[in-house]
Amino acid sequence: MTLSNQQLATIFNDIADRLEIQGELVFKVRAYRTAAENIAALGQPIADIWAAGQLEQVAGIGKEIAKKIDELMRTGRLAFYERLKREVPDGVVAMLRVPGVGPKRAKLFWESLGIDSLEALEAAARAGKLRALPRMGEKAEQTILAGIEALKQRASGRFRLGDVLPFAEALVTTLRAVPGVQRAAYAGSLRRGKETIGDVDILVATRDPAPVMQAFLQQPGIAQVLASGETKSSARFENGLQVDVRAVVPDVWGTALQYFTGSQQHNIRIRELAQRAGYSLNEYALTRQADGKEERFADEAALYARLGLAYIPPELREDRGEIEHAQALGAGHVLMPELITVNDLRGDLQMHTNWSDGAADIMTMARTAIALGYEYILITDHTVGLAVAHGLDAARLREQRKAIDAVNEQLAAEGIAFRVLHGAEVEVRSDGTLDLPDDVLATLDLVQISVHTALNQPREVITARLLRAMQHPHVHIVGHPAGRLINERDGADYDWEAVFRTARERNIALEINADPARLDLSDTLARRAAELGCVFSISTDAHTPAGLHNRIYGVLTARRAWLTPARVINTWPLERLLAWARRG
Ligand code: DGT
Ligand code: CA
Ligand code: CA
Ligand code: ZN
Repeated sequence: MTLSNQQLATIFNDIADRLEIQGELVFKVRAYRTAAENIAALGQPIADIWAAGQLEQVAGIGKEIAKKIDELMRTGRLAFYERLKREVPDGVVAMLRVPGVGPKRAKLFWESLGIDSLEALEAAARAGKLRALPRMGEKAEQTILAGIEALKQRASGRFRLGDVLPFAEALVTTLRAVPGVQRAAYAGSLRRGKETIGDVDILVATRDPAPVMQAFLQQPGIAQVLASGETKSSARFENGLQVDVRAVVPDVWGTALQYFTGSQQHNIRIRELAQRAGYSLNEYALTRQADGKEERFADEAALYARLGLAYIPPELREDRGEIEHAQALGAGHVLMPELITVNDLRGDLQMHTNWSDGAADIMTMARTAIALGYEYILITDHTVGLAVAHGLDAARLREQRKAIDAVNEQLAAEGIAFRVLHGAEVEVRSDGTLDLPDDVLATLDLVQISVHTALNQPREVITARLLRAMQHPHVHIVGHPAGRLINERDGADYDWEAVFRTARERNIALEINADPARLDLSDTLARRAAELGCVFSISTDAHTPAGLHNRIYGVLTARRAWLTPARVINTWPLERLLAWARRG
């Protein structure tokens, strides 16, 4: 059995972790870590050294460890290690990767609450069970939850849009207030509204970059400064997110913002256009190749116009046909000026209340929606099939209708023009039937169906299941169609073309779920559905009043799908929406 240096180092580090959780003496634990470090750094294979009988001449390897390496090399096993693995479960060791969890806490959680996996740790933290333990508390519990979230993101290397946007906005606001700063904005994938973000790119226009760099590097929560130059700094925050800040002089703002917004594919095409016209383009200027004459652009639109293109909104800059369209339109125009915006939304068509698994009552959701400027909302509590969410049966739906009527009467009495609509998020059973009969669904204003279970059915099975569900006469919307959770699980393997064609034929709207963990349909699927003539809803799936604010993520996804308000049913006036719903 030949073990590589890296494999051996991994085993010794794992032994050290497990011994530490058991509360073994510090020097013993350290011996394994030192051995692991030295073996990993060796310039030659440890197997050769073992074969030559010279293990103990390696720094950090004493008699005890040499014996263990010998056993591993000879037999491929290590009895001591196997016993340790039985004594300390893998899931307990995995907890050590969570920032805020060391060996002592892992041991404590395991012994006092039986927690032996990351999932169990997350559930216990969410349920508030950790705070009561010795030397814990509510803050430590929150730190652990944040640590688990950071860990999930690190595993994918990318952060969810919703975890990054508010943070970046706050940072931009801070930098904009620094004396001398004329403009500040986030660029990169964040400005393009991508569903996940690799790192944050912030651009600042100023003639005096020093105070900007200083202000940035003094931000709370910086774990590590990666670079600190005169006009560029870079830091990693405690949640693992990397932020790059660049300062440019105000008269190159346009070229710089265009360059750092990307996407890289889009920029390659833009540079080619410039080159074909005899220019070179970088983040500072457009330069005529013949004589080196430079042109600077204080705003992006002027740069696009100079290249003979219509202005291209950032969400479209993915080299997915936008450049051809912008060329055809020509300078001075805007590509898709009618692209949907947050202000186009008149209501939200998916939310949960305390009738099922939501936190707030109907009136609280309604008043929050009114404050957002909405004209209507659709209450879509879960139905009876989803027992974990206290789904509603026919009798409770009837009761809920009365409660909604009462809320509408109250609002009318206050002179507020607003309508709470009654819907449901109806379970699609594994055979494609719905968990409430058609005559009950007929009493609802709008019906949304969702697949929550058996998402891993084979393509033909799950496609047939959804298509069957879409044949029910009272279905209006398919909620979070793919069922994916970003950074956690892929969605179901549908034959999307078939789903979209059926949606078109049955005039069923497809949801773009704005929950930043979902963003489902995705930008590319929604764009394809739009090409096939489908309509959409953009809804938050809020389980709390604050959840209604997530609409921005749904709108950004819709913009990346090239959607206009005409295609989005919750931009329509209430009367038009209801007429569409009654089509039978
Ligand atoms: P991310 O961070 O992975 O979510 O994606 P981006 O698009 O934010 O990429 P990032 O942070 O590497 O760079 C930001 C922008 O800067 C990128 O969208 C385009 C521009 N950029 C960076 N490196 C290059 C490059 O080598 N060539 C070109 N043309 N553009 C670049
Ligand atoms: Ca980036
Ligand atoms: Ca970057
Ligand atoms: Zn759902």
